Amino acid sequence: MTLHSTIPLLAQGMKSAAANGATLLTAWTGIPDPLLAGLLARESFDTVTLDMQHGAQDIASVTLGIGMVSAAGKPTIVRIPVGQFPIASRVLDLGASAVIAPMINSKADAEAFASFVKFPPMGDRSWGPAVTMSMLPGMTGPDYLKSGNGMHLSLAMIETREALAALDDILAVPGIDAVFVGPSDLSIALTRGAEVDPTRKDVADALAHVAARAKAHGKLATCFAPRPEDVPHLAKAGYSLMAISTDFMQLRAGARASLTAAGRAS
Ligand code: 3PY
Ligand code: MG
Repeated sequence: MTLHSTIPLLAQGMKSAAANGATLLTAWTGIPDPLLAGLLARESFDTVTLDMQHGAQDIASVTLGIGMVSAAGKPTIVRIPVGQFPIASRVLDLGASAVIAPMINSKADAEAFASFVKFPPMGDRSWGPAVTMSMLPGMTGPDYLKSGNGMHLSLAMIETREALAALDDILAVPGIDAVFVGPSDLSIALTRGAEVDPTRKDVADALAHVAARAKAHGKLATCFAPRPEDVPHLAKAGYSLMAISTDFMQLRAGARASLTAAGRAS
């Protein structure tokens, strides 16, 4: 039986989505149960993101979650906690296809993040991909050293005023493949702490601006969509990967719908 690797599917899918005005959709899980990641992977999402920043995912749940998502034929993305770039190398060694790093506010932040995602000469990722190599049947070490940097993507989060001001510098870092807009933090930043509302007009304007600058740099634009219904127009604007709600939100909405159907006010 031939085994097919899910790891390269994300980079391939996002590049082809960007070329065709299409978009990939990612599930988003903070509940650290690999079964849940596997269940979501079997819905029509293209990939599953495991969230170590605001979710309860840890290195053990991420390791098992990647396995369950891969068993469903899908690639996995991991969001790491703020500034914890060494975790990026670890999750790539364990089979993640991409890493999202929150709060990348400067060229220096972007370079530090990229250095843990990319092998030399582009970065300083240390060698140790035993689990990943086991998920890439037939690939030799020298092949992986050559192809790993293109196979695994670095997604730098743009979610502050500083990041918007440094956007071109961040996009120009060779080891940064994509920017990922966090519209909730961005709304807080743009209102100087007065509001959290990812659907604000100034956030929508920033989303349009980021997509245009990413395109100008030949890089990918990705985001957490402010609302699922924003997906079609954001795809047209150039967003090739979007998150559309979280496991926490989906679980609570499903529970409320069942309770309401049973006549219980929530
Ligand atoms: C934000 O909207 O700030 C995010 O980080 C999305 O996950
Ligand atoms: Mg955020």
